Amino acid sequence: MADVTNTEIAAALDELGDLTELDGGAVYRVVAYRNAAKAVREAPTSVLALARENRATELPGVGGIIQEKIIQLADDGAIPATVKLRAKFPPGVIEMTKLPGLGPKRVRRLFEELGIDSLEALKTAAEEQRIRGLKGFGPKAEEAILGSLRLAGAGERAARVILDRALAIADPLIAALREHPAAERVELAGSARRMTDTVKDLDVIATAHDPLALATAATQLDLTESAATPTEAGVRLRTHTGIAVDLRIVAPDQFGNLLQHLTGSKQHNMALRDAAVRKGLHVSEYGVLDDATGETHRCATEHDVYALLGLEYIEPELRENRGELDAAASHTLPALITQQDLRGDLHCHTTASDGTASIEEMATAAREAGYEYLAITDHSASFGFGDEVSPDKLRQQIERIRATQIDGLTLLAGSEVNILPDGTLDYDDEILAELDWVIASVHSSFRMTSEQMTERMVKAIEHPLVDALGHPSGRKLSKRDPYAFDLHRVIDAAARTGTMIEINSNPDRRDLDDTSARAAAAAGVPIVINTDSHRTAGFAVARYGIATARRAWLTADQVLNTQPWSTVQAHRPRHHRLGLTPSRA
Ligand code: DGT
Ligand code: CA
Ligand code: CA
Ligand code: ZN
Repeated sequence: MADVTNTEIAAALDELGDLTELDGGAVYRVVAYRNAAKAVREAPTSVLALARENRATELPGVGGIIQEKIIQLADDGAIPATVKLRAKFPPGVIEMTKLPGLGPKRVRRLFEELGIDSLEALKTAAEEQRIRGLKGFGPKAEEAILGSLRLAGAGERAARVILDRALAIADPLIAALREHPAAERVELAGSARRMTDTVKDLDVIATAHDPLALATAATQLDLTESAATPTEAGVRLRTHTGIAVDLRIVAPDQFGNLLQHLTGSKQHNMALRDAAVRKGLHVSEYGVLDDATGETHRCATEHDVYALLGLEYIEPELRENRGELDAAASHTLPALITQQDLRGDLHCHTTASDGTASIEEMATAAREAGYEYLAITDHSASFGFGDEVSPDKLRQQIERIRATQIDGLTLLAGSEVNILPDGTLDYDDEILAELDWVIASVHSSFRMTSEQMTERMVKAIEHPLVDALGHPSGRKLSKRDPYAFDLHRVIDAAARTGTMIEINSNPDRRDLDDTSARAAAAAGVPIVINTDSHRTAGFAVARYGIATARRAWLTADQVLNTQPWSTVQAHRPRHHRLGLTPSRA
């Protein structure tokens, strides 16, 4: 994982400081790690890039030893000193150091003097008022500990699971239930069916000729960690990954009603009910009650539910009360893009930067995934690869790409160029012009004002050799908020220059997000959906980019890489603005 950000490095150094303090290490070392963490967090450019150039020591408080640890973190995924220290303490003790207001020094005393080695033990000790006897801890400290434990618990309960992790459980769970002899229909519902970025829990709807047998079987699956008592109506269970599953079993003639209800969203359902009431109809999970006749219509399919309300069938991804009900009433719903519509992928990495596979391996995998063309877009120098991706190395890479022949696949020489803080790029125009495809992304200095970041992005968009803007918001669902920038100015600049904007399919990114992508496409910005694959298996994540595009109401003709490469090529901004003829057929 060479892709360590300043935030990640800072967090790792803070952790090492905490562990050193917990271990009773010298104060100056603890302070040194924390100072270094602060310097890294505030550094305006990639600290990993600096470290690779042996220049991280220019940061205040960063010496040779810490620079070495930064390299280890990037190359090995962890700092060896951290790994050693983690092994010295029960995991529960380390968890305690993360509670707000406690800190390693006090945790060490709780562990050594009272034997408290987990959050549960801490809670019990505080409740039994055993902590107040410790010097420096009083009743107030006990209260504060219970308060932070409650907050931490609430945080955990509120934690949402990123969709790919959730589907990695949902897919085999549903397959296993479908195989059960008592099962008839088994379908995913809830937010996972709507393909939202994250989910709170999984909702599954089934029909069965022996409902209790199916519910009981669900509690006995290998995936199941614990379960409530199964009934004919279903069961709620918890899987080993911590995701909860609501299984609901229903009569076949109500399957459509319940599937529609539990697919949601809540906002869609509420709007649907309001619209129905105006027609004298009452929608519930059990059926559609007609005021005029007093009759309740049970629906075996969702199509029947929507048809009863005078609506076209609405794809689950659109059910967010974002205009889909009006569109369904007026038969103007979009024909949503599907994964089969994609013909090429314009963003992937190889071993030339932080990918794990060669050009040939990536190309072969892309062909197997059904693509007609693939752009190899390794990172540029300022991302942290220094000389490894110098202009000379990039020229060699272009030659290697041109020399690689894969039947049925057009291979394109590209680069994912870093947008520097001042909006310039880190390759010269001369070499950029030799490439078939240039995608520009922000990978460093995220903490600028919105004004500065917007200007930085607009400047890159206006560069005639930038074909597309990569993962525009920089968000990472599990760990990083989007940086501050003015989406509408970015969209305007892209629309004005013809620069394409990416929907990055990585399930941790899904960037642009659904509402932003919808706004961009509505403004006439050409969208491209890329996987940003770093390994041969990476092309499978196109599923999530497509999901975001569908949630953005996109049709295939709003997404350029549903077209042959010759069409995409002719759309590149450089083609219009420089009057260049295509460099390669
Ligand atoms: P999440 O938070 O990722 O689990 O999102 P959902 O949409 O799966 O929400 P969940 O599991 O709480 O509920 C499943 C569905 O049940 C939801 O999409 C719509 C329906 N539902 C839940 N609560 C309400 C409600 O208060 N009113 C209506 N009309 N429908 C609801
Ligand atoms: Ca749910
Ligand atoms: Ca639920
Ligand atoms: Zn990137």
